[in-house]
Amino acid sequence: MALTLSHWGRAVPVVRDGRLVAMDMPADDPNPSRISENIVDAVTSPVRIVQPMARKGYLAGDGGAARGEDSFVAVSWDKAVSLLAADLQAIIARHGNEAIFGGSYGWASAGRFHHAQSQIHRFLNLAGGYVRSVNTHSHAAAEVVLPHLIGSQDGMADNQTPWELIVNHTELFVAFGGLPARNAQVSAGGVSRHLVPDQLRAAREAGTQFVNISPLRDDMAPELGADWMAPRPNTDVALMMGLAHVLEVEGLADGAFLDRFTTGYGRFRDALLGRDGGAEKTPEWAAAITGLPAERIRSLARKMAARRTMISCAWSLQRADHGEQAIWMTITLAAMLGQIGLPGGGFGTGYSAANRVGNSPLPFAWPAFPQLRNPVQRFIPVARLGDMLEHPGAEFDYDGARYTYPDIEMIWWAGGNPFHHQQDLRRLHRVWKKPTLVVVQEPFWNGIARHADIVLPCTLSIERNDLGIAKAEPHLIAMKQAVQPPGQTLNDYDILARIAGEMGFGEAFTEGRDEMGWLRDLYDRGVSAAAPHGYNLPDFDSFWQAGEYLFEQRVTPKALMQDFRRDPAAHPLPTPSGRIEIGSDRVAGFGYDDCPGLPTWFEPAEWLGNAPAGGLHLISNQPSRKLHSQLDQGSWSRAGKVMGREPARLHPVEAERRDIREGDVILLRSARGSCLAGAIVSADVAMGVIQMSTGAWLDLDDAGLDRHGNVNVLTLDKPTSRLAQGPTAHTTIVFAERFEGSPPAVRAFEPPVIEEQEKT
Ligand SMILES: Nc1nc2c(c(=O)[nH]1)N[C@H]1C(S)=C(S)[C@@H](COP(=O)(O)OP(=O)(O)OC[C@H]3O[C@@H](n4cnc5c(=O)[nH]c(N)nc54)[C@H](O)[C@@H]3O)O[C@H]1N2
Ligand SMILES: Nc1nc2c(c(=O)[nH]1)N[C@H]1C(S)=C(S)[C@@H](COP(=O)(O)OP(=O)(O)OC[C@H]3O[C@@H](n4cnc5c(=O)[nH]c(N)nc54)[C@H](O)[C@@H]3O)O[C@H]1N2
Ligand SMILES: [Mo]
Repeated sequence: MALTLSHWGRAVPVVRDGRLVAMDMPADDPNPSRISENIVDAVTSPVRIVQPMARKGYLAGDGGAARGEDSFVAVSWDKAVSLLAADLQAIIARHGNEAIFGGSYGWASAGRFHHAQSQIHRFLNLAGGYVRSVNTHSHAAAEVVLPHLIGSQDGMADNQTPWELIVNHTELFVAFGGLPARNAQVSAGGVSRHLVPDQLRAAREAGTQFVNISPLRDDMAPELGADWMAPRPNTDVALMMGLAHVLEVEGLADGAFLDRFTTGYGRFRDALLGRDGGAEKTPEWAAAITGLPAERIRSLARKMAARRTMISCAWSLQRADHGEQAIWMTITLAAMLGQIGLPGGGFGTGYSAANRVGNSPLPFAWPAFPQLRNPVQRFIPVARLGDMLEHPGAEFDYDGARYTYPDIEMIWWAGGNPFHHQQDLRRLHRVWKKPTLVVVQEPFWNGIARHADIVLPCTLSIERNDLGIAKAEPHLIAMKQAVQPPGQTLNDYDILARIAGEMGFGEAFTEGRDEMGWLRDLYDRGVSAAAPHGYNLPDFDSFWQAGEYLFEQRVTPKALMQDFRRDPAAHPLPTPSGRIEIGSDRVAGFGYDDCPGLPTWFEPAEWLGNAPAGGLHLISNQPSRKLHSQLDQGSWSRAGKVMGREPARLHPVEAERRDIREGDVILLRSARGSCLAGAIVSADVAMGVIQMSTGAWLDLDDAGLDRHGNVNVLTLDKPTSRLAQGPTAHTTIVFAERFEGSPPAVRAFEPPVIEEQEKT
């Protein structure tokens, strides 16, 4: 069986005459994802890069002036490698390795060996190190604040209460940010079987009631029969405080739990009741902020206290201004209900954000491709990329300490697309001209490739061999090469091995192994890690022949914080108090006005409460037909476009007010930039909201208008707070109008001008 694995699932590539013609879905996947279809025409689309490229202005020594707008010149691998190696060595000699930004954030492709980030980081470590980035775009605020509250990232990154316990015990599932089936199509590193829709259905059949708290009705499948509550976006903390107030004043808060398992509740209660000089957080107070009726808030609170309740907080809630607070208040509310550590109760974040969330993990970790040690200590919080480039030498706060932004001369990106993921892309486009050299490894002419000086064209998973296994996904996959790599494309590994050779550390990089040599090495190390847990894997050749290995479940499903609840003395949380910190002296000690020591409601920088007339809150959520910007040129993704643009959905009344009809090309504007979109009119979107998914390839015209609909030309590039410095993509107000006249053609899926072909 010739299987492959992608972040959106297992599949069998169907190849005819050496060409990929279809992707077959394995019969044992109950809900296979159609995202796989994109690869079929994407692999050989006109935007595939099949030869190394150098930017014209770079070759002429323009210092970056035309970067991101320029044409390219096709060059030979020899020339690309020698230019790059010479420039890199000169930059290191003159500025040191602290001038190299190699954070290279991004999802790249599945596969443990050809993992672009591991490859580039290993290479740069051997070259003397690089400035890295910390935390993720997914849940930076949660990653930083959670350890202060519960001592780990449990319930966010890992160890959420498993589905089994939800199906059997949860009576009420209150989902802030919904449970969008769309997002559970993927898992970082690959999906074994798509099980989330079945788990949710099973819970429903077992009697679980669902509450969908979201600006979008379809953030929950209709078959779950959910109650839909649509607070104004970014006001969930106020809603949770209104719920908490009801619990407190109606005697529904679990005092025994709060006494035994938490610290700081007294101070929180004082603030909740307005005894600290602030407003009392009554349901009426919450109603004025959220736009929900106070009575609905009261009745939800009573219902939550009367049932086994799971409070789920989508990661999206903390990708917003003061995102730390959504997490903090979720935990506080769950602590007040006193069900943390019980099966089916308590809290969790990330349910349905990825297929793996709610799966029990394997009892061991599959070993990673070794990245070696980075001699450079400097870092930035991942979303501060634009700030770093704009303000070298400036100070920033992060989790209790002060740091300075490095002065970056060279950027190297492999396997990520900052011209997809970063907020305020026109600003990024501007400050991206500052370094002297930008190197990008990419298969396609997307936003990041067009912003490079040297483009190194790489292969896709189906063009190479790899080992696939992801966290909390039970399959190990022999990812077999299905087609030949086109043109002069190379594997990231071979690209870097070649440059390492040029720079004199080729042997250290490869350790004398080729692709299959590394796969055998990784496999053997995995076999050793699995053996103590009773897994008896076949030898490599038998495994490779069989195509996959399914790990049986060896972990008993456990509620989040079950041990802590059972015996807090034997299993204290690794917080200063050993308890859940509703009040955190440590965070208070940092002295951050935008993240004090208690959960706090802050007005977001942009929201419906301060928006000028006509402003709509932009929800730039994840796309249903692709992963981020990956394979946007594929047929399944393009079939979802409206008039060739990214769709933007708004309520019929909001559309009517703006004279917008379904299928119109519309113009969206924010304080940062503007883009075109294709209108969809739907009552599944709350009033005051416009929803447009991420991932449309950047397509800026000369005036800075994005013709295709990349939401990140609109979004706000502001940190969540001085604590986490996380991204705030979901905090953006925009204005929408019908586009008059004939809209400009979309150019995103045309390659840039390639000026002259060098002989190779
Ligand atoms: N407005 C807004 N913005 C957001 C978000 C949001 O909710 N709203 N969400 C954020 C989140 S959670 C995330 S995780 C980020 C995601 O941001 P990214 O992870 O940067 O997005 P991808 O499109 O997955 O980028 C992966 C890139 O790697 C390339 N690639 C694929 N395989 C390979 C390979 O084998 N080798 C190499 N060299 N390249 C390869 C792909 O072509 C693609 O360009 O976006 C963030 N941005
Ligand atoms: N198909 C597909 N699946 C994906 C991805 C993809 O690109 N494509 N990306 C993956 C990645 S990297 C990640 S990190 C996860 C992200 O998972 P999430 O962070 O959960 O993803 P989003 O789609 O941004 O948000 C989920 C929903 O939250 C709601 N929401 C947004 N803001 C608010 C708010 O202020 N209040 C309330 N109550 N609701 C709000 C929106 O209606 C949105 O549909 O998804 C993963 N899954
Ligand atoms: Mo993410």
